[in-house]
Amino acid sequence: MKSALITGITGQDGSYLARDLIDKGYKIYGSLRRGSTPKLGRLSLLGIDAKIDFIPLEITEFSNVFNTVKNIKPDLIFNLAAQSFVEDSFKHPILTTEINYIGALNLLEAIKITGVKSKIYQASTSEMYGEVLSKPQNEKTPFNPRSPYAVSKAGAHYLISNYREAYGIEASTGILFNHESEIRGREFVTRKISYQLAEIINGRDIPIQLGNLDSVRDWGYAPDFVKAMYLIINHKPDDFVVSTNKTTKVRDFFKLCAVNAGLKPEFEGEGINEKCYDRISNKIICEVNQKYYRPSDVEYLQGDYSKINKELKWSPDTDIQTIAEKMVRFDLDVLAGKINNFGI
Ligand code: NAP
Ligand code: G4F
Repeated sequence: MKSALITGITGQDGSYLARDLIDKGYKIYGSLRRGSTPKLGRLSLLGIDAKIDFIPLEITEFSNVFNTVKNIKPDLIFNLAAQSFVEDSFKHPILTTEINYIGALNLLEAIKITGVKSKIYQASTSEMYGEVLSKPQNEKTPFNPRSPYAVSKAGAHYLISNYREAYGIEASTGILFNHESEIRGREFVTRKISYQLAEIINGRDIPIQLGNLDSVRDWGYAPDFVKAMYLIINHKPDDFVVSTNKTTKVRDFFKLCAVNAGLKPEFEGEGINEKCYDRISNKIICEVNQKYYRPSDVEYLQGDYSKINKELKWSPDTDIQTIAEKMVRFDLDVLAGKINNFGI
């Protein structure tokens, strides 16, 4: 039986990827680090928690990583473990670098030293483009990172190509643009919006507090994007942009969600004074809060996915309207008690 190790299996992407690989007949090993509260919510929601062999693993501990790789010898390794929240990387730059950069290095060293024949996929990110040097961004666009998160991920990205060239390790990256879903963490702006709008529909009086409403993202749907990871790792080692090539501002995503929640959103004012009213109730449903501005933000991301489309025949299936609709529907159902979301 073919096997795959997924670091970061408890996260959004790890959960969807595990589901796909189980369907393909893989034996799945998933890394798990202890916490004071249960972490299997997403995997339980997808109904696959009992089908995974969990390995206690802290990615920054070389001994954990080395022993896991040596003992399991997986055919495929997907390195999805990360401190993935950009805002937190400004507060915890050293921890972010240890997890995102040293973590990837630990895996590459473990493969090199043990000599296992595992193929490895690294979760690279559009954040590496930072203050973009051209539009849209493709595999040849230079990186210009704007956060400790982006710098740590750019470092890991270069490690992959270095170990590929220096030691012949079958290592690939997917440079994934933002991808969202019903099981996205609630700190990321899309789910923050869909979940808190559902709370407003259920009687919450406090407006949603957001930061930079002008930020532009190329948002895709996570279940579409994890399919690209499997295609990439099974191709000859290379780097691929995974995106939709379509852009949306944070403000417009908010409007899409609010309409889906049955509201009539209208923004007024500028900068820190901008507010969104629901024209049905005339209540303020969103306002800007300086607290959510970043020390330096990535203003514009738009990915050109023509390489993966041409070479691996991948393209996104789900547009931003459908993503907003699915996320709002899910959160309304959760708060109505129709779905057990296992705390996700
Ligand atoms: P996520 O939901 O935040 O999941 C992160 C995962 O990493 C969790 O399973 C977490 O485990 C694990 N992890 C964190 N620190 C760890 C450590 N020290 N040791 C072991 N595991 C650790 O992230 P995601 O959205 O699924 O993203 C998956 C990967 O893709 C990440 O590397 C992210 O940086 C990258 N990426 C994401 C996007 C996107 O839009 N989603 C785009 C580009 C790249 P716990 O449950 O224990 O916290
Ligand atoms: O949803 P975000 O926190 O995602 P961000 O920073 O783009 O990072 C995500 O995508 C990356 C791929 O490009 C991944 F590598 C990374 O791991 C993560 O998954 O913020 C999106 C935008 C930012 O410009 C932010 O400033 O939304 C803006 N924003 C405005 N108000 C907000 C808020 N972001 C958050 N999280 N919360 C706000 O209240």
